[in-house]
Amino acid sequence: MLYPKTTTSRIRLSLDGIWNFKLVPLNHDYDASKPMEVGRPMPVPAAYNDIYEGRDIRDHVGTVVYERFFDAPKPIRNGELLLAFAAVAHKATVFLNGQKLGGHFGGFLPFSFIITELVKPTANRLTVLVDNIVDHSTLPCGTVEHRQYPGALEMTLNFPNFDFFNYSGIIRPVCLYAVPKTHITDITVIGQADGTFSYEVQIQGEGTVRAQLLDGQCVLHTFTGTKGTAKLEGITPWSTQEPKLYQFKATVTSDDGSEDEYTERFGFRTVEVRDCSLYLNGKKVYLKGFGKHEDVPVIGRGLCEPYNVKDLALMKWMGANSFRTSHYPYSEEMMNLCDEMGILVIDETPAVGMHTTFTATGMKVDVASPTWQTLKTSQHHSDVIREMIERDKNHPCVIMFSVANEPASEESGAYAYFEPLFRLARQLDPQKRPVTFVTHGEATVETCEVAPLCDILMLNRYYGWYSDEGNIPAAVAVLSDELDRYHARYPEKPIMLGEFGADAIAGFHDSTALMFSEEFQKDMIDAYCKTLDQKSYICGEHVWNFADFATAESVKRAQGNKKGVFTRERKPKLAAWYLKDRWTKQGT
Ligand code: BDP
Repeated sequence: MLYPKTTTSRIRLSLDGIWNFKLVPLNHDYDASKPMEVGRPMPVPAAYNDIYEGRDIRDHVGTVVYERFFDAPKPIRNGELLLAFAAVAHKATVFLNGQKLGGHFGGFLPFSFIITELVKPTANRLTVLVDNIVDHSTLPCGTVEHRQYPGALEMTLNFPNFDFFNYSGIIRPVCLYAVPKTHITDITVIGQADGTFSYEVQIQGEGTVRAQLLDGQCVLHTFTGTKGTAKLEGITPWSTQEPKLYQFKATVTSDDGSEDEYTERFGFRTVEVRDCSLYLNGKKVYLKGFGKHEDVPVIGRGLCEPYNVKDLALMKWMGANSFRTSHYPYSEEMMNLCDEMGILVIDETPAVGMHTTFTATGMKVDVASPTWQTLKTSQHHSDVIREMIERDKNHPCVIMFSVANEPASEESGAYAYFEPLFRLARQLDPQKRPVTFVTHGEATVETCEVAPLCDILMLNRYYGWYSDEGNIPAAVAVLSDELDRYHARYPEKPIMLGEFGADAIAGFHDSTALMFSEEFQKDMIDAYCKTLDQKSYICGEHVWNFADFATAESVKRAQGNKKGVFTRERKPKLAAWYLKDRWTKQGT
């Protein structure tokens, strides 16, 4: 799937801006055949939850409607016209002029509709119904409960089984995308650090494909045909220090002489796991960075490019080289930035909360029923892996795919559920990057059924926080012992910590470092890091979290999760200065 951008033959027209918006009461149908009568202004892209005051909108369960009108100028009505959505959380049903175009399930990946025959020159009415319910069929997972209270009060409540606020709405850009009738539908490029290159172009219609490999204006190689290979001499590999990007420009000329052109950026780089280490371009790499969220004030999980640039700039400032897209695929704009700025990305699916018997945060726990007999996510899980890899396969920044965060990998049935998904990810990825998932503390070396499927083991551990609260020496003793046992069982697999950390409320200080103070957070991170330093099989440390973020309300969350080393406004806590010192001294 190609990112919809304007080229010499394609036009992207943004439909972002202020739409009309309305909440639909639960279990009510919405009639999209008529224009919305009374609505209120709503920005797109953004999550709708924090735009207006009040729980009716913030905690709304079920459907909302977005509507806007647009004109379709002549130049975009010549070839094929697409209506493209970058992400709608979580389920979208789309209507054009009252006619249903279709829907999309899953809140973090793109989809589009062909509207060539349906679009009018003026006053097209675009209506999008968005459903935010998370349950046993969605990724991320949640539960829906109907509760009765005294006084005949009845409520339907939706509990996310994950520790981030269930921000919803049209969270990423929407556009009209005009392409010629005969056009390129997909490009796959593989560039390796030794200059080996191959490509494949897919087209719709009949035509001749020509292509160029470019370094800026300079043509390095030309090709004809839908597939090709080359060996380039003297290329600069893409790396965190020098994120050199090349361009692959493909042109298809149809039999009637019309042309379509699309240029894909890529890098020459190689990722390998061998000898219990991770290698980038043949050199050992140690991952230093964070688990993150797409989460900013007001906009929630909506695309926010200033914060994206700021976050990567802060990572560079402190010597970090990587992050994980916990716990869903991030915007394509963010992936493009990581390509440009040289940040390594572990690209994760939205498979989180896959645990019906456990919660780490004191949130709602489902009635205890075995996870793998309860969840209905298997087909959807394959779909999100496919959509994520199709979207992100060419990004040099992506060095690994994570198929899930903290599923019930210790419960019987986990291997049978995950084995086909790991196989699918490996089969779909043209670059054959490592595939992994993240374990939680209950999944021990003895019980975890999914660890054998991973190329790298990624562990989230909170000893000293959720267990042995405040006791850092005990925490690192348990951590050290567990890591060694994992290594003894899987000596060929490098191990990284995917999450570790502690909540710190910015401005809380203590002369004796107690929980929730900035000093405790820093001491905890320091103790974990020193433990990792003693182990040669460790290939990375990702602190949880980059910044404070919004969550559902619970007694364990004071206006959200405070494990950020930056506040939600990106002001550093003590731990950020500690990590800056540690990581910049380590070099790359
Ligand atoms: C981990 C989850 C993460 C949470 C974190 C925490 O992967 O989403 O935010 O715990 O409790 O288990 O802070």
